[in-house]
Amino acid sequence: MLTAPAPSAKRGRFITLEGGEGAGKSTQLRRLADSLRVSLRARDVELVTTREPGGSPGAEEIRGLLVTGETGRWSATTEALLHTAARRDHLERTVWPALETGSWVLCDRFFDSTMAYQGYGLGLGRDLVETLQTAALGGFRPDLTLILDIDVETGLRRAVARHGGEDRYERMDIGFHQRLRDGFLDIARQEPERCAVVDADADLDTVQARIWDTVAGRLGLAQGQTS
Ligand code: Z5A
Repeated sequence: MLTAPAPSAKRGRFITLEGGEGAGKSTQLRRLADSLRVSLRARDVELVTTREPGGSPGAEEIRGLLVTGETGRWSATTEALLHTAARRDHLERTVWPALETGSWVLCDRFFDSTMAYQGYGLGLGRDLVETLQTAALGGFRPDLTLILDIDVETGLRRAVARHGGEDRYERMDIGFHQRLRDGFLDIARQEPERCAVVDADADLDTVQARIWDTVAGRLGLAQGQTS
């Protein structure tokens, strides 16, 4: 399968989670996946969870080049190309085949991260990032994108407390993190039908409930399944 499956009643839904450092995406993705599996089981539909950069063997190899090493290791253009190359492989090998069989796919980051991090954060600009995404993906877009929003200081405090080895982006300066938060909010303003901003500055259960209400409301799922 080398192209995006055409929209149809059978095609699964593609949901993406986005946000800056420490927004809680990975934690909330696991919680949302549990709720979605319960809801989709009644329809006999599978849920696939995945992430970017990564989500296929080749894209995971590219991930290693992107999330470790010196902050200035790549130019903004090279970085956007690497993320986009990883994305194409991830789509061809993981996302599109799953959607084609009717599975739903829940993905931790997608092309809005390239727009926010490389386009806004690193200053590449919207036009070049859009051109790259169109060339690599055609018109393929998520059915729903949740943007977890949190103020930069709180998010970075959470990210630093968690700490692992993949901290190349966390070490970028505070101005970078502010530009990418503004970028995500700008994306949401420009595409309100696809994107929903969720206030992530609350305890885990409250954020989880906000996310579920948004997903259930936008995609017509049964309410009340928050765990
Ligand atoms: N990147 C890019 O530049 N361009 C692209 O096109 C793409 C990506 C696709 C790797 O992504 C990097 O790639 C990423 C952007 C760049 N930058 N970085 N770093 P990643 O998604 O793998 O990395 P991440 O942003 O660090 O993801 P993460 O692990 O999902 O972090 P998170 O959103 O901060 O989530 P978390 O691990 O769930 O939460 C962080 C900590 O906060 C953790 O200890 C939690 O227990 C805690 N937490 C979470 N929620 C709460 C609440 N509500 N209260 C208190 N504490 C909380």
